[in-house]
Amino acid sequence: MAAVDLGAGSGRVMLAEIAADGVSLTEVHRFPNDPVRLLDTLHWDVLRLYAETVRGLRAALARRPDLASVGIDSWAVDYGLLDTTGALLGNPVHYRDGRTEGVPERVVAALGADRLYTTTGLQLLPFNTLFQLVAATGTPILDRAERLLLIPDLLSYWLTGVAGTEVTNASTTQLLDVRTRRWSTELISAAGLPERLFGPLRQPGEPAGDLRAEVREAVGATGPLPVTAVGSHDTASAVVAVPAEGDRFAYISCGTWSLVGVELPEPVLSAESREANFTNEAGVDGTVRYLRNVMGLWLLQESLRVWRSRGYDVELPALLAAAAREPGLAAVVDPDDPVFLPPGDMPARLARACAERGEPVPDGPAAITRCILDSLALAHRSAVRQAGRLADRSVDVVHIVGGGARNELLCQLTADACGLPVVAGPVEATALGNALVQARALGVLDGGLAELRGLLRRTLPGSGSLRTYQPTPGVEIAWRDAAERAGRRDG
Ligand code: LFR
Repeated sequence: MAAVDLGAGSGRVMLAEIAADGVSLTEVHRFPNDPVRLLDTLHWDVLRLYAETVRGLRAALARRPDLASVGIDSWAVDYGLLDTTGALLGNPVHYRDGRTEGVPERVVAALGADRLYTTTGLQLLPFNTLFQLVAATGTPILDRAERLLLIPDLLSYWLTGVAGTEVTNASTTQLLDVRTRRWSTELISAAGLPERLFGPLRQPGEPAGDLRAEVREAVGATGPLPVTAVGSHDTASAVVAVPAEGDRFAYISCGTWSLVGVELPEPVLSAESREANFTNEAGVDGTVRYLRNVMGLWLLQESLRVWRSRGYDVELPALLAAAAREPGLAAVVDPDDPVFLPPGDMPARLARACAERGEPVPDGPAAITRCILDSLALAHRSAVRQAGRLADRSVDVVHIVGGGARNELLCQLTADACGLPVVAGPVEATALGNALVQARALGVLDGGLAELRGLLRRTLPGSGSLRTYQPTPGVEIAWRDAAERAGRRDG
């Protein structure tokens, strides 16, 4: 299987070799995903993403000419619009673009926060597709658009010529009915959006078409090669590959964002859940990803970008080692403050946020990095506790998957903050979850998520990709005090 996994910072194509007794994953192509600001708008470079996907598939086929299937996942909410001939209209806009400013407030005022939540189950994030589309209302592009395709579906369309909409990612649009998992035509028309944009849905594991003849030639495939729908929302695929046993676990899919929550059979749609801004996103196999978006390592990635642009010589391993030597919990901020969402001068924003809260202002990259990681660990604690409480679910262990599982300091701080063991890994959970769903669709594996996770638990420890962090004894009070200082009511 080839797993194409597009993240907000980089994309990769992984070759996964899966059998009933083992899984192996090889990176065959990795490439930067650099957004482009054109005039006043921040865009994704989507043609480049397509070209790099083709290049990656070529590398995968060079190694395994018998490649059986391709699956694609990416970040959520963003989309391309097609006209009646299937041509792309305009260039997809980045979710960190400022065009939705003020829109959520208007939509909530018109439709009601409660109605939006009980219909879609989604947390209010300014970039939800609903708000992006409302912001685009009246533009020539939207007027001419026949079909909306989310990013992985758009790439899949270009590879196969077949347009479809995969349901886990569709659930992040805030236009899907959380109970029926179908488009909410009522909400679509109440928001003044054209119903024609929203096509038939497909489930993870369903076929998504075969590569077009010229694509087959470009990637060097000698025979038919199918694309299989996977959990095309990257977080849905990552949660598949959380190597947990039973259901008393929380997960943190930790990369640009920290997606913190639990897996449930049914959505939680209470007013308390809405006020806590918890989301009920569609997971693989009909599960609910009950979670909250925590701003994540974006704070550090963006700080690094700014420091480097100023000529500071900052390397991540040395910076994290220096941050580990800084005094803990000296200064904490709320990482979810919307001021941190857009690209820009993150160190300056963090300094301002500390000053405004009466916290000491961290000085220099090491202290700022420590402030970021302490603040993220506190936000992880709060989200894990709230998820457990709001969903009435006991949590014994926290799994950190994704790139953040490599960050030893963050994993240890999260264990300390939560007062729970943290199992870190796998780093490439998203690609693994993507590939596992393909393998099951091909009949190589069977069973539900428990069986897929069981396979990972048997395979991963030997590969050294899981590590457990125990909470440091005696630090509970310091974290409780910090949580109070940060204004978190979860104790
Ligand atoms: C993570 C992620 C989150 C989503 C954010 C924006 O990569 O997919 O789940 O909220 O990106 O799309």
